[in-house]
Amino acid sequence: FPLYNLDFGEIREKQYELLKSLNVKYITLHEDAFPYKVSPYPCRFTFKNLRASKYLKLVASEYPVWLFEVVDTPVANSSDIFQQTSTMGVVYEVERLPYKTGSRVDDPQASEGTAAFGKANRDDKDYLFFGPYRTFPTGKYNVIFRLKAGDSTTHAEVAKIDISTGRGRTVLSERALRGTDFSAANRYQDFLIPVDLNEPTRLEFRAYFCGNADLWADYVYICFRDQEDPAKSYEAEELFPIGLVKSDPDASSGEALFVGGGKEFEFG
Ligand SMILES: [Ca+2]
Repeated sequence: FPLYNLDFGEIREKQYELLKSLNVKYITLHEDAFPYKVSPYPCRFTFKNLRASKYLKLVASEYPVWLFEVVDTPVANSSDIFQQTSTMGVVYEVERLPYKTGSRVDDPQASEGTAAFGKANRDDKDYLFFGPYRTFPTGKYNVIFRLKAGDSTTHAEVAKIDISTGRGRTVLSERALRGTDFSAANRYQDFLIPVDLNEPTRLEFRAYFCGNADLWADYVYICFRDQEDPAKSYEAEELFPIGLVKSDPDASSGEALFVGGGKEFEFG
């Protein structure tokens, strides 16, 4: 899918040349035709990348549709850079992901009350969870793995966490955790590993159960590294659409979200 990167608004020379060879003159972005499966980030994220593209020119817009013209001659000497970020973080409850060892258990300390669990001296050494094979756009990210170990004194490895692509064949970032990396036994702790993506990349998060201590995994959380999380305030129009984005010079970023009266929203 050579044009798949357009879901994130990422057009590089390769995509531009392909658009030209296909005789594509215009690209439309339609916010109402932008379900979550298109991108983990809102339509606005894609719009900003398209608007910043040297290969496109915004020629018309009438909410919820934007029309971009594919330019004949891109601005010379400007590089393809994709610097959009989002305040949105994405959480994966890992007990819902596939696994190769351990079980899924109730755990009142865990988010949603459930966790993935590997029992020392019982369960095989293998992956406690893996997946979800979701594509993320170009950017610098932090990924937090929320884990709990039954032993915080052992120097043996209790878990290996990693971020990979290509069905696990290419590890992009990883960290081995010993019992002593946990500040206390039987208490959840966040372990952060960074990952830099130079192009849209299909990601997999994994935790390997080493068998040397009981191990629980609660969730994985991925967010752009430049975001303060939780942020002190959110620009509502950067979140998933619940209304209409309009220019508003009085708003903090020059745009504001307008929500019609009587409209009902569903989250989740
Ligand atoms: Ca959980």
